[in-house]
Amino acid sequence: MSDNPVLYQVQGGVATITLNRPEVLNALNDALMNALGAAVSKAANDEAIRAVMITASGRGFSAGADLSAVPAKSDKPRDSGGTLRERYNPMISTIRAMPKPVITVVNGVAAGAGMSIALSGDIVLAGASASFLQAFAKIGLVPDAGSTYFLPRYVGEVRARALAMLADRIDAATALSYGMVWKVFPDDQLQAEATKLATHMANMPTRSYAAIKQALNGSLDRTLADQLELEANLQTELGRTEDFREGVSAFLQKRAPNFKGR
Ligand code: LHQ
Repeated sequence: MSDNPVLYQVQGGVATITLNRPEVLNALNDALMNALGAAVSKAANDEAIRAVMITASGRGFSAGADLSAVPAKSDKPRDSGGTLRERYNPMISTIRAMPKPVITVVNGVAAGAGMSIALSGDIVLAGASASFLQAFAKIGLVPDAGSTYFLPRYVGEVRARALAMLADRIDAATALSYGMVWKVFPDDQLQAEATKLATHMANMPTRSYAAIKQALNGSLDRTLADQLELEANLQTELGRTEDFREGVSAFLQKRAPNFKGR
């Protein structure tokens, strides 16, 4: 048994959050979810952190909610919605809203709410042997933790409905072809490639990334007029940043920029 259900490491402005219950494919129990929520909030609130990676130990990313914690028979059934409101929803909202990029690094199977966490990243990377499974309907539940929001936006209604209802396990190549993941790497190169990307992103103009997230989060729900206005407001803010001045100076001086995230 792993003592620490979530590991948190910092290097070069990148926080790496690792789900760490490999013996049960990182199934999400209360201890893991509490630690994950705390780790995500810590990375979100630390200004020195300019990119975040969420990955996992062992051969899986996450098998979703820990089913061994669900009593088979109980007079007082567990309030799953309450668990979502208390633990999952704030964490997914923080991942989407934090003013820095989050890269989810899917090293193996991502099932149920584990798949939702995988899809919540700004950039989703997968290893060649990763797989994705909307396991919910198989046990009589509805997709949660954002899956019904992310899936239709990424893969379209036809595939979202079939994936949710049929609960077929799809491989990384299929997920890539559906537009659910940005890139697939050979398994033994995934972590190195993810770290390279996160380090690169941690050295980019972080406020630009924050604004991109703000502009794209929910953009499909806004009108063109609202979106144009939001872009203009964000551009006013960014036009006043140190990193914008540095980006333009570096371009004109034909040198590499040195962005500070300010
Ligand atoms: C597990 C689990 C698991 C415990 C594998 N729990 N031990 C619901 C309620 C409340 C609030 C929050 O949200 C949710 C939403 C959800 O996430 S519902 C969906 C829950 N997840 C599932 O239904 C997936 C269940 N797991 C599977 O279908 C398979 O294990 C997958 C397809 C993920 C992987 O299959 P395999 O690669 O064949 O591995 P395995 O089945 O042999 O699992 C390895 C071990 O992990 C095994 O333990 P053992 O002691 O036999 O080695 C499993 O019992 C354990 N494990 N998933 N969710």
